[in-house]
Amino acid sequence: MKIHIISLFPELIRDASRYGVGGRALEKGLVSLECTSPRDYATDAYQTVDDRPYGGGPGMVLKVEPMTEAIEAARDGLPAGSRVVFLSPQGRIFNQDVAREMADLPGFMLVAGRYEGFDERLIERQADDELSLGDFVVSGGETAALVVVDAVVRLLPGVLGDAESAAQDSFSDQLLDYPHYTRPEVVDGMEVPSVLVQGNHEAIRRWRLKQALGRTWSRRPELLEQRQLTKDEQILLQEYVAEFKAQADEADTQ
Ligand code: 9D3
Repeated sequence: MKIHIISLFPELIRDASRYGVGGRALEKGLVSLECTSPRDYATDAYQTVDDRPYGGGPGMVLKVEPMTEAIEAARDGLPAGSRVVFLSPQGRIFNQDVAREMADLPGFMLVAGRYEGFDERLIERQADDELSLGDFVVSGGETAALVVVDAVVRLLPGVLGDAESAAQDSFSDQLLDYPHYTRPEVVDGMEVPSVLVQGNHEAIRRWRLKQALGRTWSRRPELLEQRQLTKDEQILLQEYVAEFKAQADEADTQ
């Protein structure tokens, strides 16, 4: 897969992408990542890439010409069928479904903004898609681009080991994770749940599924609406809810 990122801070992208699973995918040649700064395509002596907004107001807007030149040059290096994706707070919200869509592409370009954003005509002319990470403000598109690259590259064949790939399939079933524990068995009097140290694998599987269902129910109920529960899962969740309510009642009487 070929990825090209347009950013005023190409070194930020290059440095960050050396780490972790994504970094190894780059070393293995499973992905290529190029970064271009629109500043390299500015034509004036000051290498200007931004200008004041028509209509007035605070901040600066990324100019059409240097951004266009950078994007067009990057397009030439990407395979046919690649997508040009702008990162902005106005985009559709990135999630695992979008990551899977992008993992099926032969390549894509991510265009990161700075300042107040892009001249709108740039988006109209160049964007196949516009993505946001969600309803919070960061200072520019670079951190968002790194998140998108990480989420997509992890999905490519050969990037994760077999165990990790199998574990990933179970996230796609739309539940939050169960709680994890490692040694020591007691920390400040807090014990590891006994089922996990007793070695009954079927009991452990059911406990973990119950925790995953229960935590999703209490923290992210909207995720459960999007998912059908099997009969077994319904029973486990009912147990969790009953125990949860019993504990709440106990707390009330204390
Ligand atoms: C303080 C500036 N804001 C005025 C209401 C507008 C604004 C402009 C540019 C807010 C953020 C940005 C820079 N953000 C991104 O480029 C960005 C982003 C984000 O801020 N949140 C979530 N996803 C993304 S993707 C790109």
